[in-house]
Amino acid sequence: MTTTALLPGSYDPLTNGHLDVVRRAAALYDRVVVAVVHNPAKTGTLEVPVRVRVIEESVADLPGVEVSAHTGLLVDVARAVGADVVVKGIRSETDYAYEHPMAAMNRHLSGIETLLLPADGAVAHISSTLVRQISAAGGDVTELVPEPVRRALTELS
Ligand code: COD
Repeated sequence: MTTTALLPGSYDPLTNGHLDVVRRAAALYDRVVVAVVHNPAKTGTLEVPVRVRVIEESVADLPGVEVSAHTGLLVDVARAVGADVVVKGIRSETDYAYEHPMAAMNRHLSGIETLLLPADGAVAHISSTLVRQISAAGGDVTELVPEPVRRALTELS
């Protein structure tokens, strides 16, 4: 039986920290769906179709990884893509405090389990927020994001 993992996020933009979690999930599960979950009322830094495209380009070497965009409740996204498990990366106690109640609520709502993967020390300091700040101020994000993301950020400035 195929096991599908859902990796939801804003991915505005995808970073090398996110990519590490995608790679590790791809080693654990047959099918991995990277879901750009967004609020249609909010505009981000990268437009959602651009986020999807640069993630697709960044995961092209990973078999079994798909990328799609969604709105609404995570449990509905999980149902829509046929996910068996949600996988999230945890960088800190702050991430854990945010993710733990969501994991418990999603289990309450639909029975789906959430696997919390501790961030790799080499990328645990990378966040989309800091990448956006560095890029907006003209800094170099080459070592923080995959190349397709760096190009898309450069095109914004
Ligand atoms: N290393 C490892 N993991 C990382 C790193 C890193 N460097 N950076 C980020 N991550 C992890 C984050 O901790 C998170 O787990 C994931 O990657 C995605 O991160 P972001 O920042 O792109 O996305 P978020 O945290 O803004 O998440 C957006 C979601 C919509 C996925 C989230 O808010 C969510 O699950 N919402 C649920 C909405 C819902 O259904 N609510 C009702 C029931 S709880």
